[in-house]
Amino acid sequence: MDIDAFGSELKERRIRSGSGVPCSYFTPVVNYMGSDPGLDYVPASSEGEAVAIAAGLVAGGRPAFALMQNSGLGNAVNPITSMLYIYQMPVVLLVSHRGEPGKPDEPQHERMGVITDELITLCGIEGYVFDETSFGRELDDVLARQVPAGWVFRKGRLTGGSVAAPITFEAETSAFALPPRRRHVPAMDRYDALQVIAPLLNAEADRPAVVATTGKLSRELYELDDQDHSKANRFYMVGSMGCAAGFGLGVARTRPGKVVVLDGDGALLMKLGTLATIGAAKSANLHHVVIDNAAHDSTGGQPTASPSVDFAAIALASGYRRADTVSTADELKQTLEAHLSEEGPTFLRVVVRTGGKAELGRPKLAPRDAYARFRDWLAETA
Ligand SMILES: Cc1ncc(C[n+]2csc(CCOP(=O)(O)OP(=O)(O)O)c2C)c(N)n1
Repeated sequence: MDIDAFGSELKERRIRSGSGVPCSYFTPVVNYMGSDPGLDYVPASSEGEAVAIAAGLVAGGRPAFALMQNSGLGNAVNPITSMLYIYQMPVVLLVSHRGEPGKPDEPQHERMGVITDELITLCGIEGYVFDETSFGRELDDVLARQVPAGWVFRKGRLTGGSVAAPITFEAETSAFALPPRRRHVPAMDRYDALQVIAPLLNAEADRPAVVATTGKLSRELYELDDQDHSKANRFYMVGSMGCAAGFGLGVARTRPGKVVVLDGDGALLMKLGTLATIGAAKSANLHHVVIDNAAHDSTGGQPTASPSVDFAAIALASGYRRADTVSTADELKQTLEAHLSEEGPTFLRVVVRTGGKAELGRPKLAPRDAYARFRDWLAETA
């Protein structure tokens, strides 16, 4: 299918946004997305991140695709099963089929080539083999039902389009000033920190969209002040560890209003590439806060690499406009207030000790209701 005809099929259904990690089969799609300023394509660091970004775009009211090679479908299985499936987010997955059985290809594609079609449906996602005569009809059908679905593209199905200009660039090193070296001794635990942060998320004027990472952080934030289900600006991620920032980036592209991502150090380390994606995207309305307890606290307090990592330095080196590290309640309040009043992307590392609220329950909002609440709030405040 010629790429312009394919692009028209997408445009007719308001799909003008997407994210992905390329496969040579999708070169026409990536070039096409770059050929028109009315189209929005976010190059992702990993396929799971691409799924999260597309899901954030969709939540914010922009139909979107995530494209990937089938080798990267393996990288995306958790976000597909824990996020797209659980919340029924209608992201359009475009998956290339390397290693198609019976066709010569490189050895690394052999096994994934055999399981690709089945893997999509095993993830609980409707799967189709791309056929240009039925694609439009299938898209209409899944979008009408608002369910996630994936199309597998055999070799050579998309053709034509302009050739992208070769990339010319200069690499700028040390383009940022590091804050002075200092030690940060934890003075709070995660729940203490959330008690300082939550009131800033509830501001009447300019209330931010909030995306909270999986695990006890989300559960504590819910128990803190959302048990009456009054905080429709919040989205608590279950599973999809590491995807809160990518999802927040997707949401941030759909609206002028602020988006606050509340992350964990384990989750951030799992998808550290997202810092580079956000830095490159220069999202002025994105504010990233990491509650860093140097542990996978939610699963029993097992250590992470955090103590030897200066996250704020990585954020600055990745293109964030501002990055700070704090450990006391006063510093946290003042610095977060400052970040929220400035252009992003900003990054705030909150150094805390392990532990948090005792006797923690689980949100009484079912995941699909939680997603609908957030999506509807984004639409009302767009
Ligand atoms: C892909 C994936 N791997 C592992 C888990 C299990 N898990 C849930 S929460 C969590 C720890 C998260 O650590 P961090 O982000 O630092 O937050 P904390 O629990 O310390 O607040 C882990 C490992 C998961 N949900 N998903």
